[in-house]
Amino acid sequence: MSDRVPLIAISPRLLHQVPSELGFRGKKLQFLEQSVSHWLSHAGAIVAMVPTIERGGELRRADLDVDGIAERFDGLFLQGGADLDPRLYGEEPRPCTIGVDPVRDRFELDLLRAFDRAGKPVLGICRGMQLINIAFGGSLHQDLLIDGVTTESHVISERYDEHGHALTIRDGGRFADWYGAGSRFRINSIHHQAAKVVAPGFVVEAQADDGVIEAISCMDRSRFVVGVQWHPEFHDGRDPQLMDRAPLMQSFLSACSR
Ligand SMILES: [Mn+2]
Repeated sequence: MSDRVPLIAISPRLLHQVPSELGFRGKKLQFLEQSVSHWLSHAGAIVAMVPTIERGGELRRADLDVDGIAERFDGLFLQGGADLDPRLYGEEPRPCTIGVDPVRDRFELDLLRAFDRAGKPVLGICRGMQLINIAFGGSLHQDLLIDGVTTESHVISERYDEHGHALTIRDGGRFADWYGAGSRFRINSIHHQAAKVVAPGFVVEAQADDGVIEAISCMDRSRFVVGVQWHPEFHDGRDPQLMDRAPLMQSFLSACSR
């Protein structure tokens, strides 16, 4: 059983309005960024993207059996992307919240809950971590700078994944087992929102020096629900200063193989 190659579902990013130079006139794209699938594949998983269903297509959302999907896969990987709708955590959207995509929000929340119901592991990256936090009752800062949480921006668009900062691994969580409690690493940083109230039943695994929460996991060790605010898929070894992503992925995949 432990030799089983895990089959991992990735939820897509959605492009509702495709730039005309790409063709696809009037069509919609569902896609994944290839570093994500390469990271999973290189670590030994088989990867498949699970498309969503939108109003106006041939299928209705009710036709999508998320529990059936969760049954067939061994784990769920949640990609990064647009801000989550603040109404999901009881706030009105402010102008600093950008690119909200209710179709993707609903689909990923359904998937996340189905995988968790089925006892299947979930790993969320960036927006994926934020989704996990609000799905289980937490909330987000709509903008770290505007909300005065920090004076150091956690995103510099021109530098994209070359922008980063240090973090510290907190005691008592899973990351302390994987990386060592109190250890410090450099990670990339491509986010302007972050967890505000951490979901009940979840623990802070890592924090930046300004206090921004950079990783969470559920306290119940019989479930694997873990989110990181950075993008380990871009820690591909080209910059040896960056945190080793392997222990995180190996822990996810071994939970998926059980
Ligand atoms: Mn950050």
